Amino acid sequence: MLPTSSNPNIRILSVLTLALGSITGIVRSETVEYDLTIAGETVNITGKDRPAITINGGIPGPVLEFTEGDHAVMRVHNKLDVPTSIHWHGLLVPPSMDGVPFVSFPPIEPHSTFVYRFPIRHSGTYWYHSHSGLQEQKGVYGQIVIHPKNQRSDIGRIDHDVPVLLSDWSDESTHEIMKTLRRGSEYYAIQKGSAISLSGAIRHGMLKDYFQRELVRMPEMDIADVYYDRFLANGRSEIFVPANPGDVVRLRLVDGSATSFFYGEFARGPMTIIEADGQPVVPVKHDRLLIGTAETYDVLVTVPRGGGAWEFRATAHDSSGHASIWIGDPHGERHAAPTVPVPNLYYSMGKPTLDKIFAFTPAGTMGMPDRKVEIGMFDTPGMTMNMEGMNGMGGMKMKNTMNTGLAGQPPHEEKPRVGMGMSLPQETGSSGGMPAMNHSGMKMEDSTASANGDGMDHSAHSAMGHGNSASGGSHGGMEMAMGPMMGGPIKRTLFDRNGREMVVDGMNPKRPLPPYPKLRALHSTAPDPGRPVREIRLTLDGDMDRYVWYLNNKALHEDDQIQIKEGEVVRFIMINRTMMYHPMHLHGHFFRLINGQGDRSPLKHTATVMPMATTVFEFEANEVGDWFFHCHLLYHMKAGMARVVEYENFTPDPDTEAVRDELFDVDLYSYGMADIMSHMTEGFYEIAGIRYSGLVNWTVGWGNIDGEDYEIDATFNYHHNRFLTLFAGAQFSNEGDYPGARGIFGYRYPLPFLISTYGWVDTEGEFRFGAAKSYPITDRLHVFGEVEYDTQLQYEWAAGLEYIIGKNISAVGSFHSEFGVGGGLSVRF
Ligand SMILES: [Cu+2]
Repeated sequence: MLPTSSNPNIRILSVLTLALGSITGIVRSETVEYDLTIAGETVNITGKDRPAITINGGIPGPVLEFTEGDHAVMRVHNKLDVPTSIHWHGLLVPPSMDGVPFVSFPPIEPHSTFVYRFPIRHSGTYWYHSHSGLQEQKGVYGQIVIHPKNQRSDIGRIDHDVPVLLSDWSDESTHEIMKTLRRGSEYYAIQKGSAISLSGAIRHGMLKDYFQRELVRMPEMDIADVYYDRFLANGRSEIFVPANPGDVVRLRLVDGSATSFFYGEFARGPMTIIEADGQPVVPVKHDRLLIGTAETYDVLVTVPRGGGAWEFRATAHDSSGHASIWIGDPHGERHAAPTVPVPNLYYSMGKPTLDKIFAFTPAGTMGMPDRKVEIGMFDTPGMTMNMEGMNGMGGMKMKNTMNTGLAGQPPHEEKPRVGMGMSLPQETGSSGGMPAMNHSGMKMEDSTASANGDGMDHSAHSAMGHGNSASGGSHGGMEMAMGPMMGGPIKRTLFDRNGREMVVDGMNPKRPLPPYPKLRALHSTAPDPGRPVREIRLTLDGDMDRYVWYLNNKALHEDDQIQIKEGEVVRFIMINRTMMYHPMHLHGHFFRLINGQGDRSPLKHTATVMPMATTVFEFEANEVGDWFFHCHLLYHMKAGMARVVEYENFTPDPDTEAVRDELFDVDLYSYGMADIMSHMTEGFYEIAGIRYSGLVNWTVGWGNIDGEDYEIDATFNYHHNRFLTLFAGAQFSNEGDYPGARGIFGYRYPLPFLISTYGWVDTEGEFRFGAAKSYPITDRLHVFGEVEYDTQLQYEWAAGLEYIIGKNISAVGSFHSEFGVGGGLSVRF
């Protein structure tokens, strides 16, 4: 949707502005051509030579510059031995020019050239990247700057206009990264220093949280999955922007990373946000800016008087590193930006209830089962935690007085909302209530009232950072909402082992949520009220352990695509039932993000849906085509979190239609683990797709017995959800009364406290049940135990210790009830 207005006055105004532009002769359409060559090259970013993919020899590729109204001609030359593609992220282009293989066009074949041609319809900061495989991670990205036909009059003088493309770099191959994620390795967390453990929980006084989370079978909170060697700004760990004191610098920030969010912050006080996702917003001051993957923000900072270089720091969301932009005198004294506290990953959201503890599905454990979703209980934007978690707030009635500004709804409609509260932050390290919380809740209602009174159509709509400030003209800052909430008596501040402060994301102003509530469009973005509205409800689901990601519990290849119709208003209600942030990107459109700003909801192309929260956006369906919609975390997209949004009556060109099926191909990853010890060996080898996998498990023992006992189980597995796996296969063994082969049929299912269990029946009519559990005592030292009952062999059990030495190797020792004591190595491959 283009930034048009249904308000006739504003329309007239725009026509006048355009006319003025023409008179002054600024408006002139030109054809702007670029040649982009994509090639495999060796780069050295960390001190080691590593294969990468460059554009015109660099990472990132060149900054592409246009003026609104230009015509772009982009020749993309593929020098790789595999197909590639370029997608123009955020640009409104014809569907065949959007660059998503199998959706918009067939991919660009090796050693061939594809020419993109499209008009430049709007201004702003954007970027481009490969949409093929995992190429983007290896360097196929660059920035786009489109100058407006007419300069804005509300942002004053700008002395320096600086494109800043943030990205993440790993020396590992993308295949290795994906394999590591699929295998469920803890090693990235260990490398980042963010692995959680029992000793850590004890140290922080958060053992209760640890067990509460395990009791309800919630996965561990994870801020980011991948360990990166470097975070980059324009391809470097630090860059310099020479500027004089008093100069105003416009940073065109693009998060062009594969999976990293960044906190952007200037060494000297707040920045002013003037654009988000290329679209102008009412200038607003902001301190610590959380930028989601694939989002862009244009911000202004002023070089302080006094000389020296001032840091604009982009800190990775997981605090594992940062990139720096030094502004001012490159040779002067350096003034660093503040350090962002590390996330507190021990904190357990919500209180365990019997419902959650015994829920049959993963979503149930989070209090968000399908049936509650289907009746619309989580449709309102904001956090969706249960009220039960709020100590001392259970009896409080909170109502949603948000002016949603949704199409087809009167501006002040009050919609009852459910489960709006958040459970209490545990910053204090105690389970006691935080008196300030009650206070905060009441304040919210107060601020709502006064916000309504200030003549603007906005008001509080969430306890979590969406509260609108009644003072200082700040529209709904975290600062305001969290201030009173966190203003209570914090008994002690938590620090990690490296002495870094640890706080809970979004519950402490030091680790704020995205600045969405503050973003306010310059003009009304409300669609025509007469249009029919189509609501599409999407749950964001996933399985951290198997590393598969879903929409409505289905991967891209498993579900119908999303059908829409030209002329209607399409509303996406995205309900995140995972513990991760998902930056959801819709191709081919700007949508209005429902953020409490009513008619002035800002236009964006990417919106982050926070853990256990709901985000709503809507757009006028007037860009007929087939468009990709997906999580922009690269590995989430590849592991299923995507759909095609298809306009009724649109037919892609025959070449694209002929290859559309390939979009739904599932990549297989294979990996395994082998314990090789003095008394026995056991391990597994798995070939995994998304819904299905093939698995071989083996146990061979020789300790304490004559000869060798062996058992090999080969199974084909159907992973119904994070909890339930069903399998069928064969067992080969020399033990028991029926040595040889037999068929087995069984299940795997985790019990409360995340105890994994399994059971099977075999073709000889025998049964087996087993249970296993491991605990991280420290990051690297894990204790494990398992017990098995078999109608043939009776009880068998084992227990042991594992010490993680490196990514692919552990020392391991165990006692096995049959084979005795032994030790050796565990190898991951
Ligand atoms: Cu995601």
